[in-house]
Amino acid sequence: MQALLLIDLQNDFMPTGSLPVADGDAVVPVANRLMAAFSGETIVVATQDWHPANHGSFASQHDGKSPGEVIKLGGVDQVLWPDHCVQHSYGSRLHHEVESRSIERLFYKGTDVAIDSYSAFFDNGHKRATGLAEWLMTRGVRDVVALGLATDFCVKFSVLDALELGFNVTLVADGCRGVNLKAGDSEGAIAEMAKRGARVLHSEELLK
Ligand code: VGL
Ligand code: ZN
Repeated sequence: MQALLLIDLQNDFMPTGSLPVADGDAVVPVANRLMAAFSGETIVVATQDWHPANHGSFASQHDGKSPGEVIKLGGVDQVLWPDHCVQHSYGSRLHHEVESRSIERLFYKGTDVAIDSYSAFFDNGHKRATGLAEWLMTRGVRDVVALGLATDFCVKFSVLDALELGFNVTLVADGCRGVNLKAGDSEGAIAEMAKRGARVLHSEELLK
């Protein structure tokens, strides 16, 4: 069984959001085309970054700190971000053009103020699971096709965890865009995912 994993297609990661990913909205039609093409034979599952308003990854919660600075949170390095994807806010909602009726289940992450969660599977300390792995395994999923935002954070860590959990992973390269705190971060992330075993394809190759 195959699952299509849509990662954080949320307003705050779109170009007008609070943590904008350049060209982030370009991945929405890619997601919709794949959902339509796979319909029936693929389970569609999506994640949402889902932070409490006082989340520890927000620079606003740390006196004198600005977005981009790095602190320790939950025992691990944490890049500080602008406030984003606050639970139930407009910014936390999926982009309105995402064909969300095809999504069978949503998994929420980053809900614990004391640790961030880039991966769809585990928090950044690898301590607590979101339940996604068990949910996929219960449904007999062996193959995961992943896309979304952002290539160099949530997509990368989700794909690396999926590989480590033993799933066969295909990354849809044109279905991802990155934050690129440093130039080239997204390309580096894709290279790392490929090196660890992800198959990297253009969506066209999955549609034909
Ligand atoms: C993400 C930074 C902070 C992501 C989430 O979805 O890639 N990036 N929170
Ligand atoms: Zn976040």
